[in-house]
Amino acid sequence: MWNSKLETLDRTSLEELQMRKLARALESAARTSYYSRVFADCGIEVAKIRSIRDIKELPFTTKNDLRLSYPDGMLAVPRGDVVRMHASSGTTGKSTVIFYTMKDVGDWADLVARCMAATGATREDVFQNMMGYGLFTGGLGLHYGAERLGCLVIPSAAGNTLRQIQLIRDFGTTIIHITPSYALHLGDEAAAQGIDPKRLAVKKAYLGAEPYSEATRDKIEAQWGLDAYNSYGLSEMNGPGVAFECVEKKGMHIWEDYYYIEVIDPDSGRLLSDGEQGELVITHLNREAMPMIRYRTRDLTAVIPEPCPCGRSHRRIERIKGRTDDMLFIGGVNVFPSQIETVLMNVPEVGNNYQIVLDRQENLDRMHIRVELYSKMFHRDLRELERLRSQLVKELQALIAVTPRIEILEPGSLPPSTGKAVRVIDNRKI
Ligand code: DLL
Repeated sequence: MWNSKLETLDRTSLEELQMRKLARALESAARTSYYSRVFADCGIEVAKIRSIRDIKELPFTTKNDLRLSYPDGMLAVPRGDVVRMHASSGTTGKSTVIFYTMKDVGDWADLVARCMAATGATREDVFQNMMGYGLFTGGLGLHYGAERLGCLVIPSAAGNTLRQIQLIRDFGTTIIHITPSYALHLGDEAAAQGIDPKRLAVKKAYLGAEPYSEATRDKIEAQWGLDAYNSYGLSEMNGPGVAFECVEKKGMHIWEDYYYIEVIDPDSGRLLSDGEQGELVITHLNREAMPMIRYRTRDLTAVIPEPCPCGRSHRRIERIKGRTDDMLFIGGVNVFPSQIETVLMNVPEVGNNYQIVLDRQENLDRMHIRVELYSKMFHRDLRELERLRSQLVKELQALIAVTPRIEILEPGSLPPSTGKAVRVIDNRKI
């Protein structure tokens, strides 16, 4: 373990530590123009928060609050102490900015090193980082953590697929950090070059930054002959390094000495118990530059109540099922794209890329799924393709109670993604 004392701290000591850190986080939040106003409006005296459970007296923070306090309404330190900023892409609205002091950057690297060590990574590993470098946190976040662990880091960033394969071969890359959609595409490209990904030295993949199904993990593991670990994070909480799977690969440990977590009913805001599915709410207990209190992530998950056999005391969260704002409303039925992915990826004839297109015709919602075939299947006869199409319609109907139109495409027809994949195209004017 990277820090066995902290990673195996007994639950009582962990809660005491959280309380001490929360008191500091609240003091620092009260120094920001945003939280000082919010606390005053709600009549909250932070000094009166005495137990970690009192946190529920505090209001939630939302993405919109970050937008409204753009660019620095949530900054708790003088500008001169800030050494780094990252920003979300702003695809769902105005971009949001996160600031870090030197200590914040160091703490983040330490957490990422902890995540990587939990998967068995060591200083002997060659780590190829295929996530975007820049305002996105995926590149730099893992970069500093992997260096802290002592790996040889190849900062290859996203894209340029042929060069990625070349680097893997030339430097004997053992760990890749990559979005799941790009991992599948990279594997296909390697195969198209006559290279069997399983014969490369890559032993581990860290997959995250976008939702994906267990079936996709299985597919990537089989394609590459490696162990794939789920990695969860969000810019508002630093970036990657918030929760990570250990060698057990059964849910992601969320580092509770840095993050206080709650799961709530997204509609009522009611606190849910461990094991119940809801929206994850996180309080950052450790950041100097930008405290973040009860942040509503919109990510849907559940806390796994059982302790992990690995011996870490930090609780695990389940694979993210989707986002509250991801849920599709189709003719009165609620569907998560991840449910559709699970069906598609469990069918061996289906290839690695798909797209969900939604339209409204004569006031009725229509779902159209464009599915690439697995390359070896494409030359089958029409009857077989028809059989596959009906099988997909039947399986999807059974799971999501919507009847989609399935379009079967030649491999490589859909635009490949090198970063976060865009899976849903919603043409409905709602
Ligand atoms: O995506 C940070 C990150 C980079 C995580 C690299 C993992 C690896 P944002 O761009 O702020 O930050 O997007 C955060 O992405 O709220 C989730 O909805 C989604 N997400 C991230 N990791 C996972 C995952 C980075 N493992 C948003 N499974 C989050 C499902 C994920 N969704």
